[in-house]
Amino acid sequence: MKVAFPVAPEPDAETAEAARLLFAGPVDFLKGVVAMDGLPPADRPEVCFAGRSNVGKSSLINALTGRKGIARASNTPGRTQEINYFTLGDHGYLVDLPGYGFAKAPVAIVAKWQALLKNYLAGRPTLRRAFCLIDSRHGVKPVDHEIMTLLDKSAVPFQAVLTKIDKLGPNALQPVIDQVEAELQKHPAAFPQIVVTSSDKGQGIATLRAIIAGLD
Ligand SMILES: Nc1nc2c(ncn2[C@@H]2O[C@H](COP(=O)(O)OP(=O)(O)OP(=O)(O)O)[C@@H](O)[C@H]2O)c(=O)[nH]1
Ligand SMILES: [Mg+2]
Repeated sequence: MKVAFPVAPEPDAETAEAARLLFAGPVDFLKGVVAMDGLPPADRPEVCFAGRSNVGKSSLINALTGRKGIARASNTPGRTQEINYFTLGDHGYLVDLPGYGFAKAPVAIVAKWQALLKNYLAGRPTLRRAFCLIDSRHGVKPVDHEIMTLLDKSAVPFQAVLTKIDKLGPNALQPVIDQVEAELQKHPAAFPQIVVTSSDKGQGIATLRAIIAGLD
């Protein structure tokens, strides 16, 4: 049976406002984690942002929270080098992950981050949903497939988020949605909606806030 992956609809006004208030409230950097034993106690729900280096993970956290510099964003791929924890009021944690694929660092250090990332994704009991970010100009790459397969095996529900759609021409979005949908059909852990976003222009941000606010 084929599962459909429609674009996530915009929330109704009341849901959007509740989510806006949640993200406008206190959001604080808690800590940067470099090893599994540095993770904070698994005492509340969390969501994480995973994806290739430079896909826009940190920018998305900045856009969601309306705080430009809370998660560092840069032009240099491999900038986020730790698992960064942010508290979202009393709701739970937002987790910014190091990118996979490329990093401007010595091979041994990159291997260490990648191992940490995989251990985290496979072994965090309070991880409610992993958002798998995909650059809308590039579509799903083999390394995305690998991470999604790991999430399937670990039974971690994940949701695909297309990023940087402001960089696409008007006819370029549907083909990438089709490509992502074909990939998601291979993954039992994929949540059956795709979120389409631009951190620069704000598309999809209210939708993603409402999705996160609705998780408990
Ligand atoms: N036009 C446009 N640029 C974006 C958007 N989101 C991110 N960028 C740019 O993409 C680059 C990378 O963004 P980051 O948020 O640092 O990406 P990241 O996934 O956190 O990268 P790593 O930490 O290296 O894994 C930066 O130059 C951002 O300004 C977007 O929605 N639109
Ligand atoms: Mg980053």
